[in-house]
Amino acid sequence: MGMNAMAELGIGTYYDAAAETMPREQLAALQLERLQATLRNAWDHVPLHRQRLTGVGMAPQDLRSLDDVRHLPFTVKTDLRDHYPFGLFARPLNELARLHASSGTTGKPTVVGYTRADLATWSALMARTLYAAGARTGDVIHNAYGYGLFTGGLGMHYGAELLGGVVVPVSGGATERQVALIMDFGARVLCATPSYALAIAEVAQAMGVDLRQSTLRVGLFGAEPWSEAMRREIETRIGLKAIDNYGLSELMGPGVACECSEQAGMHGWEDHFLFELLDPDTSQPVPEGQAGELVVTTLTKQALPMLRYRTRDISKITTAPCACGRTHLRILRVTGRNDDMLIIRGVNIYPSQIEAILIGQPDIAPHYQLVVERHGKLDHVSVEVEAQPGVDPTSFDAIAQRVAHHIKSLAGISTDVLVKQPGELPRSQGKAVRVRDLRPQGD
Ligand code: DLL
Repeated sequence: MGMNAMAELGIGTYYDAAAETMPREQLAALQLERLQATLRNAWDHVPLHRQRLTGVGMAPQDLRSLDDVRHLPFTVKTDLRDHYPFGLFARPLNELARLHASSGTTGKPTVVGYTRADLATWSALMARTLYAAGARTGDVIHNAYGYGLFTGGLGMHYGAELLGGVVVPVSGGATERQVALIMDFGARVLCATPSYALAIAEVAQAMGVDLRQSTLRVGLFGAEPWSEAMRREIETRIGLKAIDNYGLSELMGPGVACECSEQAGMHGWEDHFLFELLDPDTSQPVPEGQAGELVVTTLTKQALPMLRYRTRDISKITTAPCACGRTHLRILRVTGRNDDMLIIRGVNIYPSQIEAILIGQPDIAPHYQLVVERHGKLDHVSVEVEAQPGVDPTSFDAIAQRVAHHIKSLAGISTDVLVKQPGELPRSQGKAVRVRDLRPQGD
């Protein structure tokens, strides 16, 4: 197919130099224009937003600069639950083209909706994301993100098609078959959660397949926190470039932010989202380079405009220029959700920080789970790890002591480490469960 024919089909609209390398002042002007339109959309069509804006004395015409975003009220996850299912939608149901939902462990699911135009925007952003990661037209793209109500599968899918990729919509599970398909179809790009990518690597090894000899070159891994150590682990085991990408269903799904080949933080697509980084307790902006909560406003969503959505995700951002030439800010890895932070005798720690300490330790495999219990008034953490195949069980105690010592010296917390037999810990097919919280409910 010639370039013209592809363009007519909408294929090949993946690297948008004008948008992705736009000078930051121009980007800010575009953001302001789109923020005003978003505010108007929310005001006109979503009673909750109008009510809250009225409450703080803000009408759409009062927003004159980007800094004025700080006068807008926040939106939180429970707003979506409290107005289940469609209460925050700015379009009637018959104008929508798709719904997605996240199951949620308690209460009602969170439901999100898209107009046809929203889906087109999403696909374009996903094609941009895949391209930035290193995927190209003609690549076989093995998509192991879950299909269904989860946004990962279909989000990647339509972006990959728009990019002109050959999509293998395999979803999660049946891992041996996944390995066979990767080899037989010659996949160049693997899309999965990092924990599932690791599970695929492990199954391949057990099957006697060396994925490092496969055609895989690029991995788009996200949807859960992971560490630099895990990145290196996956890169060596599979032999590809592991790219971090971030998103959440409330804002769209995957395609909100993605690393370029520099692997130096995820470009947040600022022509479609306005990013703020706030102190989670005071809600005041934190200076660049310091950790804070990502708070995001959508700039182009029709069906579900989001004003200052509190993601509860903790990260750092930088607006420093990137070697790739893209001007959009970078999100320097999401350590974890505020809710997942453990406080062990006064020390704050995220599971991904413990992960970084565990990986690379001799004799143990990169699978782990943290068990949190209450001992009297204090929280207590057990770290369950797995021995590498072939390690003598009589040395498990010594390994446990060594790892516990390591965690203590690097993270400053005392833990009990339990070394389990290879294969004993659960393997994920999507988002890994890293913490088993056995503390009494309601604390
Ligand atoms: O996980 C969307 C997605 C799919 C992103 C595929 C990337 C790839 P949700 O199910 O709504 O949406 O979960 C969103 O997952 O608030 C973060 O806590 C976490 N998360 C997502 N990406 C990353 C990442 C999808 N790269 C929630 N690093 C977010 C760390 C991530 N955490």
